[in-house]
Amino acid sequence: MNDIDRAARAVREDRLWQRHLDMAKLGGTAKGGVNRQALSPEDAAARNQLMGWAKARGFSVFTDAIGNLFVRRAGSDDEARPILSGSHMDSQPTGGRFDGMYGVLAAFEALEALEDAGVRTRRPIEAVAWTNEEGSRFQPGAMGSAVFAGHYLLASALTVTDWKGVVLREALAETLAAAPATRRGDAPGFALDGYVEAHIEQGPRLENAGTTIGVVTSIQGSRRFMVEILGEEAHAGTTPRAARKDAFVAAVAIAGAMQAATRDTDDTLRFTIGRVDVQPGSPNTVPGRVSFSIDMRHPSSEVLDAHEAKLRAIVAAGAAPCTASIERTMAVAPTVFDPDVIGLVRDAARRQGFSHMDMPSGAGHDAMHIAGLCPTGMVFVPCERGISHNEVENATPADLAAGTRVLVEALLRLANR
Ligand code: HGY
Ligand code: MN
Ligand code: MN
Ligand code: MN
Repeated sequence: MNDIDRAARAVREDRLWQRHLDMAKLGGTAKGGVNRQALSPEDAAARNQLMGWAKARGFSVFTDAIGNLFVRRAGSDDEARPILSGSHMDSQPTGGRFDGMYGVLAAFEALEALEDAGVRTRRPIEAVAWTNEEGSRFQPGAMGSAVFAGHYLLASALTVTDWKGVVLREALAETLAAAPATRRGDAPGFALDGYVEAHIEQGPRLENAGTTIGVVTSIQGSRRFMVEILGEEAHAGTTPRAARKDAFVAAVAIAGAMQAATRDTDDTLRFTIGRVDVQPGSPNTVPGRVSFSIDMRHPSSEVLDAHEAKLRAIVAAGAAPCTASIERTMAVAPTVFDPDVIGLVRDAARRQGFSHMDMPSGAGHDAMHIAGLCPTGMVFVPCERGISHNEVENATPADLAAGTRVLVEALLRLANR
């Protein structure tokens, strides 16, 4: 039996599943999901859990200036540029047990399987947990991988505040104090020669097709905006309509116009208003300030450009008697993965006898930033009814293990080049 088969067979479905159950306790919710937001005590607990498992296996552990966490298995040529695999451990507020966490645990299981199978690789392989992929607490999302790739300044990231006014620099310092790891250099980022991320699909295509492995070819482009409407606080009982500058009434009109303007006929544009903040938030005061988020996605930059222009035109048309402004807070171009890595994933699935299909990713991932640094690809596995960013998110032990077996083959081939 060759090294690849030995390593793939050394992947243990039971161990991988148990690790998911152990991690799901950290930030676990009453409904069986997780609320493990970036740089929270729950995030620190997950970091410590992963580091504990890593140290028990003799792997070395590092962090960087934005808190990305790396678990390294040495290679025979330990100076060679490493191959990385991973995802994120932070979750949405009503998140599931698998979004992100699967990619981190699959990468770690791959290291363990190589160790158990006694398979040496020329290059080091590192499992990585990127900081703040979800961007639900601190925006923008995919922050750790963006800083690592030089797509977002560390200095900018450190000054970001969450909805309660907590500055990221403080939350990061608290997390790294609670979950300490050797700091690797000052500036984030280092040279690597390949990255493969395993993730649940977060959509229904694999399950509908009765297929086990998604060979991910691309990730659609995404843009995020914040819209702010300024009016004037006033007494809810005494202020006549004509004298009101009701920021909520203006926000509803603008948001409605935006929803209508982005409702394309072929249903390919994804437009979401996920958070609305109404100030001062008192039932008997006319709202003086309303802000809301926009998340917009499409495979084509040109389509995103056209719809962004519509959003800006709606804001420019005014919100009289209030004023409105729109700021773009994140933009990631559509990502096309490396044909060679796509081929490695597809060939591994085929060779190991798993049903598989090429497919794009509707969800964003850390891989969209790493793809700019080195040959990059992704492995998808199904999730139940395609549901994600929801506490009922579910996957099967067998599918998680299958994705990990494909992952370990792709990593092994990359690490021995
Ligand atoms: O929003 C996304 O696409 C990712 O799941 N955070
Ligand atoms: Mn994710
Ligand atoms: Mn997510
Ligand atoms: Mn991701």
